[in-house]
Amino acid sequence: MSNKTLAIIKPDAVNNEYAGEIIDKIIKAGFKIKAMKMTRLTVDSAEGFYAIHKERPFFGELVEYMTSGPCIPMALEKENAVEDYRKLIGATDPAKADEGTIRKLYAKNIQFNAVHGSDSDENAEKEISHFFSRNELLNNYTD
Ligand code: IDP
Ligand code: MG
Repeated sequence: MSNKTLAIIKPDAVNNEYAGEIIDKIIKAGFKIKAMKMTRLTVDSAEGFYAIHKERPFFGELVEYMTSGPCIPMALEKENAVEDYRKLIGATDPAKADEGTIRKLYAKNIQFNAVHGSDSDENAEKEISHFFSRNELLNNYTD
């Protein structure tokens, strides 16, 4: 089992000034932030990141949404990271998300849902390398 996942605070949450509260929840849930940046995705980058959803009817809207403003990708580390982070954010549709989850608190609807989380260890690795170079991930505190 891998211990890494890729989280993104999506443009709606950044624009609504929720980034600080979301990062606080992630840290308090026991995740270590191994890398983080604020960046605005290009159309090419967003299409590549979500290539798995290329055939879905919402693909165009998804790319438009994800390129609409800056987002904050983070490489997170914790035991059982993929599953635990998906639990912390809740269901894709905030109407179906458990109380207290990040999406329940900060998402507007199934599309504008505040955050991303990898769905498998294999995708976590691919998604982390979509945003971060090896060097950017070498930020361990060593004292
Ligand atoms: P996930 O983010 O919970 O893994 P996915 O099914 O992988 O959900 O979908 C990726 C993203 O696409 C969602 O987070 C959401 O922003 C958007 N999305 C998912 N389903 C719909 C939909 O039915 N309409 C519009 N956007 C959607
Ligand atoms: Mg997904």
